[in-house]
Amino acid sequence: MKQDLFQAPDYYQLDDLLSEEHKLVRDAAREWVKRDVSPIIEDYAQKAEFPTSIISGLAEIGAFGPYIPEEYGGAGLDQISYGLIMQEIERGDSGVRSTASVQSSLVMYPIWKYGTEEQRKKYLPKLASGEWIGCFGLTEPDHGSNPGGMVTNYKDMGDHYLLNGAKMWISNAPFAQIAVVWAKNEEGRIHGLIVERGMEGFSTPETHGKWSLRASATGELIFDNVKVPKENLLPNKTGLGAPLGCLDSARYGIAWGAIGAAMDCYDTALRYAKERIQFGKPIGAFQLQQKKLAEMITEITKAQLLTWRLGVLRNEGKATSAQISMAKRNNVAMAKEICSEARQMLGGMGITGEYSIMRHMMNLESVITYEGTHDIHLLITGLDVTGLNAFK
Ligand code: TGC
Ligand code: FAD
Repeated sequence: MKQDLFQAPDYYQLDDLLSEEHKLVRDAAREWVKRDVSPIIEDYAQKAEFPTSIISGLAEIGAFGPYIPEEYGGAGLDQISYGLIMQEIERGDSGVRSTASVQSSLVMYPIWKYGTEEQRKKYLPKLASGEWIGCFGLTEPDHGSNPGGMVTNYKDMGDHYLLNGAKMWISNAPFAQIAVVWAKNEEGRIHGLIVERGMEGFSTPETHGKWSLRASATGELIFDNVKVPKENLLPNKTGLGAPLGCLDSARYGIAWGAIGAAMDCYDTALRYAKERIQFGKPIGAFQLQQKKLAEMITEITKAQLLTWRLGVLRNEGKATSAQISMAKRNNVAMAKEICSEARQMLGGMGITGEYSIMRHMMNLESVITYEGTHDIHLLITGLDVTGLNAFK
């Protein structure tokens, strides 16, 4: 069995900025990843399978609804604790963090914020415990960066809604019990609907052949005249702002998560550089390798500070969507660059599953694309600072 030797870098003593509760939550997640994720995740990624055996563990560390109130089964934690949990999970694998992000921010969050009290009571406790897994259907085959153009639609049939359309690239779809689906009504207004597995005309074919996020299950959502009960409509927010509000929460978690992947690659490369001997000395003694390590820890430290500050702003209810975009974009690109440099530092060993680096590197190819691409987040920052819209 693989031993996880991870030691978290904290170059600027950021632990001093955390409360005792933050550290307890973070350390519990860290220990769980070491014990239950690291030993198995490489095999699951190689097999292109999600390890369903870890679902109960994710629930136990509070990864399903960290900030959802305890009365609905959530952990009732603050935004920094939420971020730290995502960091630790993604330190293990971005695909596992995806499952937690989707469950918390894209399924539980809209039910909590936009749903009725009956919907909250029916779904949230089961989602928090991991008894049910959910997925989020926004992206369509012809509408990815531009979700406002979606064609999935529903008609009011009097005693139920009739849903038609298709969603693509949906994390958790192949095994999810419920899907929060975004669709247009007859007036073209976007609403969220809860679709349950087993409803006639609803299918979730799996997407195969991914080179990235292999330990996460991805699929389509197909709606062929699906009868959705009226009580499954999320009534309290409509329009594109509703799904985008969920994305704010998920993107914030990804900003933290990416730091986890970067820390893991840095830590692995640092250890390897001190142990691997070439030309009679450790490769870490060569200036070129030191440059890589020095730049990695600098970038990780900058991202840690950016993200911690964003967490404080979110706790105060002051973080803007554009600030979240900046952190998601910066941190994922930072992590991707660090993984690539770390992979080179391990030479041939860097391409094997003996080490986590190549898996992280490939995973981040999805992370830089989903939840808004690198370019889309740059345009969000561009719009925010200029007031000029370059999207369309
Ligand atoms: P635009 O006209 O700018 O906005 C439409 C309405 O939405 C509001 N809004 C937001 N509300 C909350 N949070 C945000 N971040 C918001 N951004 C915009 C806006 O105020 C407006 O409201 P209202 O009341 O005036 O109608 O919309 P647009 O059509 O120009 O598009 C803007 C754009 C491109 C930024 C947006 O559509 C976008 O973010 N595109 C990227 C799509 C995306 O991120 N998809 C992610 C799919 S889910 C996923 O990838 C899950 S991965 C699995 C995992 O997480 O692990
Ligand atoms: P496109 O929108 O076609 O973009 C292609 C390229 O064009 C990109 O480089 C983009 O930046 C660029 N581009 C687009 N518009 C502009 C513009 N205005 N200006 C400049 N450049 C532009 N979606 C869900 O709804 N739920 C999920 O659970 C989910 N999980 C996912 C899991 C994985 C593994 C992946 C890969 C994707 C997932 N997605 C999910 C979909 C993801 O959100 C989309 O892939 C993403 O939003 C980009 O859409 P697209 O792939 O259609 O690319």
